[in-house]
Amino acid sequence: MISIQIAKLFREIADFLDMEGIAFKPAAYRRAAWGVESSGSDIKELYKKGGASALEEIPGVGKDLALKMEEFMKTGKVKVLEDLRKKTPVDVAGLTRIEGIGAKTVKKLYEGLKIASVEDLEKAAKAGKVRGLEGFDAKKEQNFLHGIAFLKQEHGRMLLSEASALVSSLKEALERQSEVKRVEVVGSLRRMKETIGDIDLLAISSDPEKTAQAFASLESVAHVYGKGESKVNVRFQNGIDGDLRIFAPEEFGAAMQYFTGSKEHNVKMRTLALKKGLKLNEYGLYKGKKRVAGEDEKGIYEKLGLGYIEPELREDTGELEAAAKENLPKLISYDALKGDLQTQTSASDGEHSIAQMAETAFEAGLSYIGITDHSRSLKIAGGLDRDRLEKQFKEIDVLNKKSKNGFRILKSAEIDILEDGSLDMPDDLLARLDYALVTVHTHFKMPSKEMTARIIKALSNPLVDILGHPTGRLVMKRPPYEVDMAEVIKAANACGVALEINAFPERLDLKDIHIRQAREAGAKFVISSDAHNKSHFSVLRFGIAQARRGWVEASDVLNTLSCEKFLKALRRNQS
Ligand code: DGT
Ligand code: CA
Ligand code: CA
Ligand code: ZN
Repeated sequence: MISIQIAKLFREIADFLDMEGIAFKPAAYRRAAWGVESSGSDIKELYKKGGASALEEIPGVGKDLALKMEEFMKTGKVKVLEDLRKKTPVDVAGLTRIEGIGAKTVKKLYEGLKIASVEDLEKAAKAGKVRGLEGFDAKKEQNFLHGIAFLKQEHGRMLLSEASALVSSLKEALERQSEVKRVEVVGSLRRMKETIGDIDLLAISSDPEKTAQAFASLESVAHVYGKGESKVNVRFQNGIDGDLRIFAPEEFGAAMQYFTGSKEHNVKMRTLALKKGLKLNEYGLYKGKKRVAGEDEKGIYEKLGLGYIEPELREDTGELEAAAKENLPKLISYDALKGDLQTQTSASDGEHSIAQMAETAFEAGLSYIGITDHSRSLKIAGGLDRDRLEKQFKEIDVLNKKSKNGFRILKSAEIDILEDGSLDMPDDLLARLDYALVTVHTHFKMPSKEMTARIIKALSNPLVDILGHPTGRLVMKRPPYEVDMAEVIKAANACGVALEINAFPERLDLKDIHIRQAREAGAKFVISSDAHNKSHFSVLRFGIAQARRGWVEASDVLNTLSCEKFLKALRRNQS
Protein backbone atom coordinates (compact mmCIF):
# COMPACT_ATOMS: atom_id res chain seq x y z
CA MET A 1 0.00 0.00 0.00
CA ILE A 2 1.52 3.19 -1.12
CA SER A 3 -0.05 5.28 1.65
CA ILE A 4 1.37 3.03 4.36
CA GLN A 5 4.81 3.07 2.77
CA ILE A 6 4.78 6.85 2.48
CA ALA A 7 3.58 7.29 6.06
CA LYS A 8 6.40 5.06 7.24
CA LEU A 9 9.01 6.99 5.27
CA PHE A 10 7.71 10.32 6.57
CA ARG A 11 7.90 9.08 10.15
CA GLU A 12 11.42 7.86 9.60
CA ILE A 13 12.41 11.25 8.21
CA ALA A 14 10.81 12.89 11.24
CA ASP A 15 12.84 10.68 13.58
CA PHE A 16 16.06 11.50 11.76
CA LEU A 17 15.30 15.23 11.85
CA ASP A 18 14.58 14.93 15.57
CA MET A 19 18.00 13.35 15.94
CA GLU A 20 19.53 16.37 14.28
CA GLY A 21 17.67 18.59 16.70
CA ILE A 22 15.71 20.32 13.94
CA ALA A 23 12.57 22.10 15.14
CA PHE A 24 9.03 22.06 13.64
CA LYS A 25 9.86 20.01 10.55
CA PRO A 26 9.52 16.63 12.30
CA ALA A 27 6.01 17.55 13.44
CA ALA A 28 5.09 18.51 9.88
CA TYR A 29 6.29 15.15 8.58
CA ARG A 30 4.34 13.30 11.29
CA ARG A 31 1.23 15.31 10.56
CA ALA A 32 1.52 14.42 6.89
CA ALA A 33 2.14 10.75 7.77
CA TRP A 34 -1.06 10.70 9.75
CA GLY A 35 -2.97 12.46 6.98
CA VAL A 36 -1.70 10.13 4.27
CA GLU A 37 -2.50 7.07 6.36
CA SER A 38 -5.97 8.11 7.40
CA SER A 39 -7.23 10.19 4.48
CA GLY A 40 -8.76 7.17 2.78
CA SER A 41 -8.12 8.59 -0.69
CA ASP A 42 -6.36 6.50 -3.28
CA ILE A 43 -3.06 8.35 -3.55
CA LYS A 44 -2.01 6.91 -6.89
CA GLU A 45 -5.37 7.82 -8.37
CA LEU A 46 -5.22 11.31 -6.91
CA TYR A 47 -1.75 11.80 -8.34
CA LYS A 48 -2.69 10.44 -11.75
CA LYS A 49 -5.59 12.84 -11.99
CA GLY A 50 -4.12 16.02 -10.62
CA GLY A 51 -0.36 15.61 -10.22
CA ALA A 52 1.57 16.69 -7.16
CA SER A 53 -0.71 19.64 -6.46
CA ALA A 54 -3.70 17.30 -6.05
CA LEU A 55 -1.83 15.58 -3.24
CA GLU A 56 -2.06 18.79 -1.24
CA GLU A 57 -5.74 17.93 -0.64
CA ILE A 58 -4.52 15.37 1.89
CA PRO A 59 -4.65 16.79 5.42
CA GLY A 60 -1.19 17.83 6.58
CA VAL A 61 0.40 17.63 3.14
CA GLY A 62 1.78 20.88 1.77
CA LYS A 63 3.62 21.58 -1.44
CA ASP A 64 7.00 20.39 -0.25
CA LEU A 65 5.79 17.03 1.01
CA ALA A 66 3.55 16.54 -2.01
CA LEU A 67 6.70 16.74 -4.12
CA LYS A 68 8.38 14.17 -1.88
CA MET A 69 5.44 11.87 -2.45
CA GLU A 70 5.72 12.40 -6.18
CA GLU A 71 9.43 11.60 -6.01
CA PHE A 72 8.68 8.36 -4.18
CA MET A 73 6.01 7.31 -6.66
CA LYS A 74 8.30 8.03 -9.59
CA THR A 75 11.60 6.67 -8.29
CA GLY A 76 10.73 4.44 -5.33
CA LYS A 77 12.99 6.60 -3.18
CA VAL A 78 13.13 9.87 -1.32
CA LYS A 79 16.53 11.46 -1.64
CA VAL A 80 16.37 13.35 1.65
CA LEU A 81 15.80 10.11 3.50
CA GLU A 82 18.54 8.28 1.60
CA ASP A 83 20.94 11.03 2.63
CA LEU A 84 19.82 10.94 6.24
CA ARG A 85 20.22 7.17 6.32
CA LYS A 86 23.69 7.44 4.86
CA LYS A 87 24.71 10.06 7.35
CA THR A 88 23.49 8.03 10.36
CA PRO A 89 22.97 4.42 9.36
CA VAL A 90 20.72 3.36 12.25
CA ASP A 91 17.36 1.62 12.52
CA VAL A 92 15.74 4.64 14.07
CA ALA A 93 12.19 3.29 13.62
CA GLY A 94 13.09 0.07 15.44
CA LEU A 95 15.04 1.70 18.24
CA THR A 96 12.43 4.36 19.01
CA ARG A 97 9.83 1.64 19.48
CA ILE A 98 11.63 0.85 22.75
CA GLU A 99 10.13 2.62 25.73
CA GLY A 100 12.36 5.44 26.95
CA ILE A 101 14.19 5.85 23.65
CA GLY A 102 13.62 8.93 21.56
CA ALA A 103 15.55 10.19 18.59
CA LYS A 104 18.07 12.05 20.77
CA THR A 105 18.90 8.89 22.69
CA VAL A 106 19.37 7.01 19.42
CA LYS A 107 21.89 9.62 18.40
CA LYS A 108 23.83 9.37 21.66
CA LEU A 109 23.88 5.58 21.50
CA TYR A 110 25.13 5.67 17.95
CA GLU A 111 27.78 8.28 18.53
CA GLY A 112 29.01 6.73 21.76
CA LEU A 113 28.79 3.02 21.05
CA LYS A 114 27.98 2.66 17.35
CA ILE A 115 24.64 1.12 18.31
CA ALA A 116 22.61 0.93 15.10
CA SER A 117 19.89 -1.61 15.84
CA VAL A 118 17.80 -3.14 18.61
CA GLU A 119 20.13 -6.16 18.59
CA ASP A 120 23.17 -3.92 19.03
CA LEU A 121 21.52 -2.21 21.97
CA GLU A 122 20.56 -5.48 23.61
CA LYS A 123 24.12 -6.78 23.30
CA ALA A 124 25.65 -3.59 24.65
CA ALA A 125 23.21 -3.34 27.55
CA LYS A 126 23.73 -6.99 28.51
CA ALA A 127 27.47 -6.42 28.47
CA GLY A 128 27.02 -3.40 30.76
CA LYS A 129 28.50 -1.03 28.21
CA VAL A 130 25.65 1.48 28.01
CA ARG A 131 26.09 2.69 31.60
CA GLY A 132 29.54 3.96 30.62
CA LEU A 133 28.05 6.62 28.35
CA GLU A 134 27.47 10.07 29.72
CA GLY A 135 23.88 10.53 30.85
CA PHE A 136 23.22 6.81 31.21
CA ASP A 137 23.41 4.53 34.25
CA ALA A 138 22.79 0.92 35.23
CA LYS A 139 19.13 1.65 35.86
CA LYS A 140 18.60 3.04 32.38
CA GLU A 141 20.43 0.08 30.95
CA GLN A 142 18.07 -2.23 32.81
CA ASN A 143 15.05 -0.27 31.57
CA PHE A 144 16.21 -0.66 27.97
CA LEU A 145 16.47 -4.42 28.45
CA HIS A 146 12.96 -4.50 29.95
CA GLY A 147 11.70 -2.45 27.01
CA ILE A 148 13.31 -4.81 24.51
CA ALA A 149 11.87 -7.87 26.27
CA PHE A 150 8.42 -6.28 26.23
CA LEU A 151 8.74 -5.57 22.49
CA LYS A 152 9.76 -9.15 21.77
CA GLN A 153 6.63 -10.50 23.44
CA GLU A 154 4.57 -8.65 20.87
CA HIS A 155 6.91 -9.44 18.03
CA GLY A 156 5.37 -9.32 14.59
CA ARG A 157 2.04 -7.85 15.68
CA MET A 158 0.74 -4.50 14.53
CA LEU A 159 -1.51 -1.84 16.02
CA LEU A 160 -5.22 -2.17 15.33
CA SER A 161 -5.20 1.27 13.70
CA GLU A 162 -2.43 0.32 11.26
CA ALA A 163 -4.10 -2.96 10.34
CA SER A 164 -7.44 -1.16 9.86
CA ALA A 165 -5.90 1.31 7.43
CA LEU A 166 -4.31 -1.46 5.41
CA VAL A 167 -7.38 -3.66 5.36
CA SER A 168 -9.80 -0.99 4.22
CA SER A 169 -7.78 -0.45 1.06
CA LEU A 170 -7.47 -4.21 0.49
CA LYS A 171 -11.20 -4.54 0.83
CA GLU A 172 -11.78 -1.73 -1.64
CA ALA A 173 -9.40 -3.26 -4.15
CA LEU A 174 -11.16 -6.62 -3.96
CA GLU A 175 -14.59 -5.03 -4.20
CA ARG A 176 -13.54 -3.40 -7.47
CA GLN A 177 -13.23 -6.88 -9.02
CA SER A 178 -16.48 -7.50 -10.94
CA GLU A 179 -16.62 -11.21 -10.04
CA VAL A 180 -16.43 -10.46 -6.30
CA LYS A 181 -19.83 -10.39 -4.58
CA ARG A 182 -18.81 -9.80 -1.00
CA VAL A 183 -15.69 -9.19 1.08
CA GLU A 184 -15.51 -9.36 4.87
CA VAL A 185 -12.74 -8.82 7.37
CA VAL A 186 -12.51 -11.57 9.97
CA GLY A 187 -9.96 -12.72 12.57
CA SER A 188 -8.70 -10.52 15.39
CA LEU A 189 -9.31 -7.42 13.28
CA ARG A 190 -13.05 -8.06 13.26
CA ARG A 191 -12.89 -8.65 17.00
CA MET A 192 -11.08 -5.29 17.19
CA LYS A 193 -8.25 -6.59 19.30
CA GLU A 194 -5.71 -3.89 20.16
CA THR A 195 -2.97 -5.67 18.21
CA ILE A 196 -3.27 -7.82 15.11
CA GLY A 197 -1.09 -10.83 14.28
CA ASP A 198 -2.23 -11.33 10.72
CA ILE A 199 -5.03 -10.11 8.50
CA ASP A 200 -7.84 -12.49 7.56
CA LEU A 201 -10.23 -11.79 4.71
CA LEU A 202 -13.14 -13.79 3.29
CA ALA A 203 -14.86 -13.33 -0.04
CA ILE A 204 -17.64 -14.67 -2.21
CA SER A 205 -16.68 -14.76 -5.86
CA SER A 206 -18.12 -16.17 -9.05
CA ASP A 207 -14.56 -16.80 -10.23
CA PRO A 208 -12.44 -17.72 -7.20
CA GLU A 209 -9.27 -18.35 -9.17
CA LYS A 210 -9.41 -14.94 -10.75
CA THR A 211 -10.01 -13.30 -7.36
CA ALA A 212 -7.15 -15.25 -5.79
CA GLN A 213 -4.87 -14.12 -8.59
CA ALA A 214 -6.00 -10.51 -8.24
CA PHE A 215 -5.30 -10.57 -4.51
CA ALA A 216 -1.86 -12.08 -5.02
CA SER A 217 -1.04 -9.36 -7.56
CA LEU A 218 -2.03 -6.41 -5.36
CA GLU A 219 0.62 -3.77 -5.14
CA SER A 220 0.82 -4.00 -1.36
CA VAL A 221 1.69 -7.71 -1.53
CA ALA A 222 5.41 -8.30 -1.11
CA HIS A 223 5.45 -12.08 -1.19
CA VAL A 224 3.02 -14.91 -1.96
CA TYR A 225 3.54 -17.90 0.36
CA GLY A 226 0.96 -20.02 -1.38
CA LYS A 227 -1.99 -19.80 -3.70
CA GLY A 228 -4.74 -22.35 -4.25
CA GLU A 229 -8.10 -22.18 -6.02
CA SER A 230 -9.84 -20.54 -3.11
CA LYS A 231 -7.08 -19.47 -0.77
CA VAL A 232 -4.07 -17.16 -0.85
CA ASN A 233 -1.46 -16.54 1.83
CA VAL A 234 0.72 -13.49 1.46
CA ARG A 235 3.09 -11.14 3.22
CA PHE A 236 2.38 -7.45 2.77
CA GLN A 237 5.02 -4.81 2.25
CA ASN A 238 4.72 -3.64 5.82
CA GLY A 239 5.90 -7.07 6.97
CA ILE A 240 2.54 -8.38 8.13
CA ASP A 241 0.95 -11.59 6.80
CA GLY A 242 -2.54 -11.95 5.41
CA ASP A 243 -4.92 -14.63 4.13
CA LEU A 244 -7.80 -14.46 1.71
CA ARG A 245 -10.22 -17.36 1.61
CA ILE A 246 -13.10 -17.70 -0.83
CA PHE A 247 -16.34 -19.46 0.09
CA ALA A 248 -19.70 -20.25 -1.47
CA PRO A 249 -22.66 -18.08 -0.38
CA GLU A 250 -24.34 -20.91 1.53
CA GLU A 251 -21.15 -21.45 3.55
CA PHE A 252 -20.27 -17.84 4.13
CA GLY A 253 -21.82 -17.37 7.57
CA ALA A 254 -20.12 -20.49 8.86
CA ALA A 255 -16.83 -19.32 7.41
CA MET A 256 -17.23 -15.92 9.02
CA GLN A 257 -18.07 -17.49 12.34
CA TYR A 258 -15.08 -19.83 12.16
CA PHE A 259 -12.47 -17.36 10.94
CA THR A 260 -13.58 -14.55 13.19
CA GLY A 261 -12.53 -16.69 16.12
CA SER A 262 -11.27 -16.53 18.69
CA LYS A 263 -10.02 -20.09 18.70
CA GLU A 264 -11.19 -20.42 22.29
CA HIS A 265 -14.67 -19.18 21.39
CA ASN A 266 -14.79 -21.65 18.49
CA VAL A 267 -13.76 -24.60 20.63
CA LYS A 268 -16.68 -23.86 22.98
CA MET A 269 -19.06 -23.45 20.02
CA ARG A 270 -18.04 -26.80 18.59
CA THR A 271 -18.46 -28.54 21.93
CA LEU A 272 -21.90 -26.99 22.30
CA ALA A 273 -22.84 -28.23 18.82
CA LEU A 274 -21.67 -31.75 19.65
CA LYS A 275 -23.81 -31.73 22.80
CA LYS A 276 -26.80 -31.00 20.61
CA GLY A 277 -25.93 -33.80 18.20
CA LEU A 278 -24.67 -31.34 15.57
CA LYS A 279 -21.36 -30.72 13.89
CA LEU A 280 -19.89 -27.27 13.30
CA ASN A 281 -17.06 -26.40 10.96
CA GLU A 282 -16.11 -23.57 8.60
CA TYR A 283 -18.59 -24.82 5.96
CA GLY A 284 -21.70 -25.05 8.07
CA LEU A 285 -23.61 -26.49 10.98
CA TYR A 286 -24.62 -30.06 10.15
CA LYS A 287 -27.08 -32.65 11.40
CA GLY A 288 -25.62 -35.80 9.89
CA LYS A 289 -24.93 -34.82 6.29
CA LYS A 290 -27.55 -32.10 6.18
CA ARG A 291 -26.53 -28.48 6.56
CA VAL A 292 -28.92 -26.86 9.04
CA ALA A 293 -27.23 -23.43 9.14
CA GLY A 294 -24.30 -21.70 7.46
CA GLU A 295 -25.49 -18.91 5.24
CA ASP A 296 -25.33 -16.37 8.02
CA GLU A 297 -23.79 -16.27 11.45
CA LYS A 298 -27.04 -15.50 13.24
CA GLY A 299 -28.52 -18.78 12.03
CA ILE A 300 -25.65 -20.71 13.55
CA TYR A 301 -25.92 -19.03 16.94
CA GLU A 302 -29.71 -19.46 16.88
CA LYS A 303 -29.58 -23.17 16.10
CA LEU A 304 -27.27 -23.59 19.07
CA GLY A 305 -29.79 -21.85 21.31
CA LEU A 306 -27.83 -18.62 21.53
CA GLY A 307 -28.51 -14.99 20.72
CA TYR A 308 -26.12 -13.34 18.27
CA ILE A 309 -22.75 -12.64 19.86
CA GLU A 310 -20.93 -9.50 18.71
CA PRO A 311 -17.38 -10.22 17.43
CA GLU A 312 -15.75 -8.05 20.12
CA LEU A 313 -17.09 -10.44 22.76
CA ARG A 314 -15.89 -13.68 21.22
CA GLU A 315 -12.99 -14.44 23.54
CA ASP A 316 -14.51 -17.22 25.66
CA THR A 317 -14.78 -15.03 28.72
CA GLY A 318 -18.37 -15.96 29.53
CA GLU A 319 -20.10 -14.69 26.37
CA LEU A 320 -21.55 -18.10 25.43
CA GLU A 321 -22.98 -18.60 28.90
CA ALA A 322 -24.43 -15.08 28.89
CA ALA A 323 -25.90 -15.57 25.40
CA ALA A 324 -27.59 -18.78 26.50
CA LYS A 325 -29.27 -16.86 29.32
CA GLU A 326 -30.07 -13.84 27.12
CA ASN A 327 -27.87 -11.93 29.44
CA LEU A 328 -25.46 -10.25 27.02
CA PRO A 329 -24.88 -6.52 27.36
CA LYS A 330 -26.38 -4.25 24.72
CA LEU A 331 -23.01 -2.95 23.55
CA ILE A 332 -22.39 0.74 22.97
CA SER A 333 -22.68 1.42 19.23
CA TYR A 334 -19.98 2.95 17.05
CA ASP A 335 -21.99 6.15 16.61
CA ALA A 336 -23.01 6.66 20.23
CA LEU A 337 -20.60 9.40 21.28
CA LYS A 338 -21.83 12.99 21.45
CA GLY A 339 -18.76 14.60 22.92
CA ASP A 340 -15.01 14.17 23.26
CA LEU A 341 -13.37 15.02 26.55
CA GLN A 342 -9.67 14.91 25.92
CA THR A 343 -8.30 17.17 23.19
CA GLN A 344 -5.10 19.19 23.10
CA THR A 345 -4.56 22.38 21.13
CA SER A 346 -1.56 24.33 19.93
CA ALA A 347 -1.60 26.06 23.32
CA SER A 348 0.25 22.97 24.64
CA ASP A 349 1.41 19.98 22.59
CA GLY A 350 -1.44 19.84 20.07
CA GLU A 351 -1.26 21.22 16.57
CA HIS A 352 -4.47 23.14 15.96
CA SER A 353 -6.40 26.00 17.49
CA ILE A 354 -9.50 25.60 19.65
CA ALA A 355 -11.68 26.85 16.79
CA GLN A 356 -10.14 24.38 14.33
CA MET A 357 -10.60 21.49 16.76
CA ALA A 358 -14.21 22.48 17.41
CA GLU A 359 -15.02 22.80 13.74
CA THR A 360 -13.63 19.37 12.87
CA ALA A 361 -15.32 17.78 15.87
CA PHE A 362 -18.63 19.18 14.68
CA GLU A 363 -18.00 17.80 11.19
CA ALA A 364 -17.22 14.44 12.78
CA GLY A 365 -20.72 14.43 14.28
CA LEU A 366 -19.92 15.54 17.83
CA SER A 367 -21.79 18.29 19.63
CA TYR A 368 -19.25 19.20 22.30
CA ILE A 369 -15.56 18.88 23.14
CA GLY A 370 -13.52 19.62 26.21
CA ILE A 371 -10.19 21.39 25.73
CA THR A 372 -7.60 19.69 27.91
CA ASP A 373 -4.24 21.27 27.38
CA HIS A 374 -1.58 20.13 29.79
CA SER A 375 -1.13 21.80 33.16
CA ARG A 376 1.85 23.97 34.05
CA SER A 377 4.36 21.43 35.37
CA LEU A 378 4.43 19.45 32.17
CA LYS A 379 7.00 21.73 30.61
CA ILE A 380 7.97 19.48 27.71
CA ALA A 381 4.36 19.57 26.56
CA GLY A 382 4.08 23.37 26.93
CA GLY A 383 1.78 23.15 29.95
CA LEU A 384 -0.39 26.19 30.69
CA ASP A 385 0.08 28.42 33.71
CA ARG A 386 -2.67 30.56 35.29
CA ASP A 387 -2.35 33.46 32.87
CA ARG A 388 -2.47 31.34 29.76
CA LEU A 389 -5.37 29.29 31.12
CA GLU A 390 -7.33 32.48 31.90
CA LYS A 391 -6.69 33.62 28.35
CA GLN A 392 -7.96 30.28 27.07
CA PHE A 393 -11.15 30.61 29.18
CA LYS A 394 -11.85 33.93 27.51
CA GLU A 395 -11.24 32.53 24.05
CA ILE A 396 -13.64 29.67 24.75
CA ASP A 397 -16.31 32.08 26.01
CA VAL A 398 -16.04 34.09 22.81
CA LEU A 399 -16.21 31.00 20.60
CA ASN A 400 -19.21 29.61 22.48
CA LYS A 401 -21.03 32.90 22.16
CA LYS A 402 -20.38 32.94 18.41
CA SER A 403 -21.42 29.30 17.93
CA LYS A 404 -24.28 29.04 15.47
CA ASN A 405 -24.76 25.30 15.36
CA GLY A 406 -25.17 24.73 19.09
CA PHE A 407 -21.71 23.22 19.34
CA ARG A 408 -20.24 23.73 22.79
CA ILE A 409 -16.62 23.96 23.91
CA LEU A 410 -15.95 23.01 27.53
CA LYS A 411 -13.20 24.41 29.70
CA SER A 412 -10.93 21.81 31.10
CA ALA A 413 -7.28 20.79 31.43
CA GLU A 414 -5.21 17.66 31.65
CA ILE A 415 -3.95 18.13 35.16
CA ASP A 416 -0.86 16.31 36.26
CA ILE A 417 -1.07 14.14 39.35
CA LEU A 418 2.19 15.03 41.06
CA GLU A 419 4.46 12.53 42.76
CA ASP A 420 2.75 12.95 46.13
CA GLY A 421 -0.80 12.72 44.75
CA SER A 422 -1.46 16.44 44.88
CA LEU A 423 -2.64 18.19 41.74
CA ASP A 424 -0.74 20.53 39.48
CA MET A 425 -3.48 23.18 39.74
CA PRO A 426 -4.83 25.13 42.71
CA ASP A 427 -8.47 24.56 43.75
CA ASP A 428 -9.65 28.04 42.75
CA LEU A 429 -8.69 27.33 39.14
CA LEU A 430 -9.99 23.75 39.27
CA ALA A 431 -13.34 25.17 40.34
CA ARG A 432 -13.58 27.33 37.25
CA LEU A 433 -13.24 24.40 34.85
CA ASP A 434 -16.33 22.69 33.48
CA TYR A 435 -14.67 19.46 34.53
CA ALA A 436 -11.22 18.33 35.60
CA LEU A 437 -9.29 15.52 33.97
CA VAL A 438 -6.34 14.22 35.97
CA THR A 439 -3.52 12.00 34.71
CA VAL A 440 -0.14 10.57 35.68
CA HIS A 441 2.69 11.66 33.37
CA THR A 442 5.79 11.45 35.52
CA HIS A 443 7.37 9.10 38.05
CA PHE A 444 5.96 5.94 36.46
CA LYS A 445 8.20 3.56 38.29
CA MET A 446 6.79 3.69 41.81
CA PRO A 447 6.00 0.60 43.83
CA SER A 448 2.35 -0.42 43.49
CA LYS A 449 1.35 0.61 46.97
CA GLU A 450 2.65 4.15 46.53
CA MET A 451 1.25 4.55 43.01
CA THR A 452 -2.16 3.35 44.18
CA ALA A 453 -2.14 5.76 47.12
CA ARG A 454 -0.95 8.59 44.88
CA ILE A 455 -3.84 8.15 42.43
CA ILE A 456 -6.44 7.62 45.14
CA LYS A 457 -5.30 10.80 46.86
CA ALA A 458 -5.79 12.72 43.62
CA LEU A 459 -9.29 11.30 43.21
CA SER A 460 -10.23 12.38 46.71
CA ASN A 461 -10.22 16.04 45.63
CA PRO A 462 -13.94 16.82 45.08
CA LEU A 463 -13.08 18.93 42.03
CA VAL A 464 -11.72 15.92 40.12
CA ASP A 465 -14.15 14.40 37.60
CA ILE A 466 -12.22 12.08 35.29
CA LEU A 467 -9.13 9.89 35.66
CA GLY A 468 -7.39 9.93 32.26
CA HIS A 469 -5.42 7.03 30.71
CA PRO A 470 -5.63 5.27 34.08
CA THR A 471 -2.74 2.79 33.78
CA GLY A 472 -0.24 4.73 31.65
CA ARG A 473 0.39 1.79 29.37
CA LEU A 474 1.40 2.11 25.72
CA VAL A 475 0.42 -0.71 23.39
CA MET A 476 3.42 -2.94 22.56
CA LYS A 477 5.68 -0.37 24.20
CA ARG A 478 5.07 0.11 27.89
CA PRO A 479 3.20 -2.09 30.35
CA PRO A 480 0.81 -0.47 32.84
CA TYR A 481 2.53 1.08 35.81
CA GLU A 482 2.43 -0.93 39.00
CA VAL A 483 -0.96 -0.12 40.46
CA ASP A 484 -3.77 -1.96 42.23
CA MET A 485 -6.56 -1.38 39.72
CA ALA A 486 -9.21 -2.95 41.94
CA GLU A 487 -8.45 -0.31 44.59
CA VAL A 488 -8.37 2.54 42.08
CA ILE A 489 -11.71 1.43 40.61
CA LYS A 490 -13.20 1.20 44.08
CA ALA A 491 -12.01 4.69 44.96
CA ALA A 492 -13.21 6.15 41.65
CA ASN A 493 -16.67 4.67 42.17
CA ALA A 494 -16.83 5.83 45.77
CA CYS A 495 -15.97 9.42 44.76
CA GLY A 496 -17.98 9.44 41.55
CA VAL A 497 -14.96 9.89 39.29
CA ALA A 498 -15.36 8.57 35.74
CA LEU A 499 -12.60 6.42 34.22
CA GLU A 500 -11.32 7.37 30.81
CA ILE A 501 -11.04 4.87 28.00
CA ASN A 502 -8.36 6.61 25.98
CA ALA A 503 -8.95 5.84 22.29
CA PHE A 504 -5.56 6.85 20.98
CA PRO A 505 -4.26 3.75 19.13
CA GLU A 506 -0.95 3.67 21.00
CA ARG A 507 -2.68 4.00 24.35
CA LEU A 508 -6.01 2.16 24.43
CA ASP A 509 -5.93 2.67 28.16
CA LEU A 510 -7.87 1.16 30.01
CA LYS A 511 -7.33 -2.31 28.62
CA ASP A 512 -10.39 -4.42 27.86
CA ILE A 513 -9.98 -6.62 30.95
CA HIS A 514 -9.74 -3.58 33.22
CA ILE A 515 -12.80 -2.03 31.57
CA ARG A 516 -14.78 -5.18 32.24
CA GLN A 517 -13.55 -5.34 35.81
CA ALA A 518 -14.47 -1.69 36.35
CA ARG A 519 -17.89 -2.06 34.79
CA GLU A 520 -18.68 -5.03 36.98
CA ALA A 521 -17.80 -2.84 39.94
CA GLY A 522 -20.27 -0.21 38.67
CA ALA A 523 -17.83 2.32 37.18
CA LYS A 524 -18.76 5.15 34.85
CA PHE A 525 -16.59 5.79 31.81
CA VAL A 526 -15.79 8.45 29.25
CA ILE A 527 -14.28 7.60 25.87
CA SER A 528 -11.81 10.23 24.66
CA SER A 529 -9.70 10.64 21.54
CA ASP A 530 -6.73 12.36 23.21
CA ALA A 531 -6.55 14.26 19.91
CA HIS A 532 -3.42 16.32 19.36
CA ASN A 533 -4.49 17.17 15.85
CA LYS A 534 -7.84 17.86 14.21
CA SER A 535 -7.68 14.67 12.17
CA HIS A 536 -7.45 12.56 15.33
CA PHE A 537 -11.18 12.46 16.07
CA SER A 538 -11.33 9.41 13.81
CA VAL A 539 -9.60 7.36 16.53
CA LEU A 540 -12.68 7.49 18.76
CA ARG A 541 -13.91 4.30 17.15
CA PHE A 542 -10.92 2.40 18.53
CA GLY A 543 -11.92 3.54 22.01
CA ILE A 544 -15.48 2.42 21.39
CA ALA A 545 -14.14 -0.94 20.21
CA GLN A 546 -12.12 -1.23 23.39
CA ALA A 547 -15.23 -0.40 25.44
CA ARG A 548 -17.22 -3.02 23.56
CA ARG A 549 -14.52 -5.58 24.28
CA GLY A 550 -15.02 -4.64 27.92
CA TRP A 551 -18.79 -5.36 27.67
CA VAL A 552 -19.73 -1.68 28.00
CA GLU A 553 -23.20 -0.31 27.22
CA ALA A 554 -23.99 3.25 26.13
CA SER A 555 -25.46 3.99 29.55
CA ASP A 556 -22.08 3.28 31.17
CA VAL A 557 -20.44 6.08 29.17
CA LEU A 558 -21.01 9.70 30.18
CA ASN A 559 -20.17 11.23 26.81
CA THR A 560 -23.03 9.41 25.13
CA LEU A 561 -25.14 12.05 26.91
CA SER A 562 -25.97 15.47 25.52
CA CYS A 563 -23.67 18.21 26.75
CA GLU A 564 -26.21 19.46 29.26
CA LYS A 565 -26.83 16.01 30.72
CA PHE A 566 -23.15 15.20 30.68
CA LEU A 567 -22.42 18.27 32.81
CA LYS A 568 -25.19 17.33 35.24
CA ALA A 569 -23.79 13.82 35.59
CA LEU A 570 -20.34 15.06 36.60
CA ARG A 571 -19.16 14.49 40.11
CA ARG A 572 -18.68 18.20 40.79
CA ASN A 573 -22.32 18.87 39.97
CA GLN A 574 -23.74 16.17 42.25
CA SER A 575 -24.94 17.41 45.57
P1 DGT B 1 -4.11 -12.91 15.36
O1 DGT B 1 -3.99 -13.13 13.89
O2 DGT B 1 -3.01 -13.54 16.14
O3 DGT B 1 -4.27 -11.49 15.71
O4 DGT B 1 -5.45 -13.64 15.89
P2 DGT B 1 -6.63 -14.32 15.05
O5 DGT B 1 -7.72 -14.58 16.01
O6 DGT B 1 -6.93 -13.55 13.84
O7 DGT B 1 -6.03 -15.75 14.71
P3 DGT B 1 -5.64 -16.45 13.32
O8 DGT B 1 -5.32 -15.48 12.26
O9 DGT B 1 -4.59 -17.45 13.66
O10 DGT B 1 -6.93 -17.26 12.91
C1 DGT B 1 -8.12 -16.62 12.54
C2 DGT B 1 -9.27 -17.34 13.15
O11 DGT B 1 -9.41 -18.64 12.56
C3 DGT B 1 -9.13 -17.61 14.63
O12 DGT B 1 -9.52 -16.51 15.40
C4 DGT B 1 -10.05 -18.79 14.79
C5 DGT B 1 -9.88 -19.56 13.51
N1 DGT B 1 -8.88 -20.62 13.70
C6 DGT B 1 -7.64 -20.64 13.24
N2 DGT B 1 -7.02 -21.79 13.61
C7 DGT B 1 -7.90 -22.48 14.35
C8 DGT B 1 -7.88 -23.73 15.04
O13 DGT B 1 -6.88 -24.45 15.06
N3 DGT B 1 -9.00 -24.10 15.69
C9 DGT B 1 -10.12 -23.34 15.69
N4 DGT B 1 -11.19 -23.74 16.35
N5 DGT B 1 -10.18 -22.15 15.08
C10 DGT B 1 -9.09 -21.73 14.41
CA1 CA C 1 -5.47 -13.07 12.18
CA1 CA D 1 -4.69 -15.92 9.80
ZN1 ZN E 1 -1.96 12.49 28.84
